[in-house]
Amino acid sequence: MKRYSILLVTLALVSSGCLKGQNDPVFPSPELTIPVDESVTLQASLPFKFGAAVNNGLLRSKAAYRNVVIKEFNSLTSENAMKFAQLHPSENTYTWSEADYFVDFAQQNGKRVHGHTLIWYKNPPTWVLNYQGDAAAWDKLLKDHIQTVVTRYKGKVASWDVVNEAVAENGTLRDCIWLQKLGPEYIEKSFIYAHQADPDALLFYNDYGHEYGPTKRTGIINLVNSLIQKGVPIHGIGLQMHTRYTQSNANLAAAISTAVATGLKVHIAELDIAMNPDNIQDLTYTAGLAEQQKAKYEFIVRTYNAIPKNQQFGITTWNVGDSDSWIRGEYNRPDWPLPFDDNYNRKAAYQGILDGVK
Ligand code: 9MR
Repeated sequence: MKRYSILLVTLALVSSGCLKGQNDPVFPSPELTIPVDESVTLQASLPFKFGAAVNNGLLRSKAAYRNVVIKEFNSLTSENAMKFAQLHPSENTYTWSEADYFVDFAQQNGKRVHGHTLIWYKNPPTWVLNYQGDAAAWDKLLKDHIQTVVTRYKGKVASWDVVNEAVAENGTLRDCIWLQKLGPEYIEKSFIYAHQADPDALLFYNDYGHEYGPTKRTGIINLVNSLIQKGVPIHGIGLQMHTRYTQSNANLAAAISTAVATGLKVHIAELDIAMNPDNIQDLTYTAGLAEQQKAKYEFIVRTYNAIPKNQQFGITTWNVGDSDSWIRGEYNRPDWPLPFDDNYNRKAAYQGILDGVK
């Protein structure tokens, strides 16, 4: 009888939402966190900028998120608010409110702002896909978008991912609307137009997969070197580094060293380390996995810390806590890719980042 009452009470609590809040993570991570020394933060401990991609919805709705962003990071990227479709949903309409909110938040809290991203194959709005015009009209469309956005944030946004993910897995230029309408020159034009709008902004080419192996990496490096040789205003290379704990240290080191060899600034721009690359639905994040993740974060930070100081633009993680990561939603699997857990407690990975500069 007693057992039955407990069961009823529990059921009532669950259905009334007392035990399970609406915002509870789908894949809660266990309490694998490290003790907090409040005097230690990432931004104060690292000898280069340490940033995060941030999401406006979370900044607004979750105090714990906002607080950890303010406390731990000194460079911010907007995860989505500055993408083409978000800023420029129809030909004659720009919607600035979300990007403004992000830039204001960053400025009020003294953070460097990295702009992401002006031109990307993935998110042209429908009006761009349906746009009819000759080469000159397409050129104007590209130029107008880039210069309107860069001009608005001139002096506020320190750097831009000008072109994102232009290289395909086989190392050739990826098919996309910009390539179709403007040819390969869309890339150099994008940099030139951005530079005209803000000559002080640092301009980056950003891509993923440098660490996959030589095929894609060589395609990216050849592209970047050809831009440099042509005198295109490019100042940095972004290695997204959406990686996994099973990636070899040799591949990660090769990604960083080949980028360094271009002579440009190097930004590890979207770092996260997936712990469930095989999509196992009932995987548990164990202490053993957490230690392997810590070691991988440490290796990446240690390798980056050893590159010439004047090429260190910084490291940015792609969001903050595990439940914020794009990975769970994208792959519909449990995963724990970031240095903070679902409740913004510091994980072993956090300690790995600190250890990387010891
Ligand atoms: O994390 C971003 C996710 O919220 C968006 O839905 C998605 C599409 O715009 O983009 C994600 O961020 C991507 C970034 O802009 C470029 N590199 C890969 C990132 C993860 O997909």
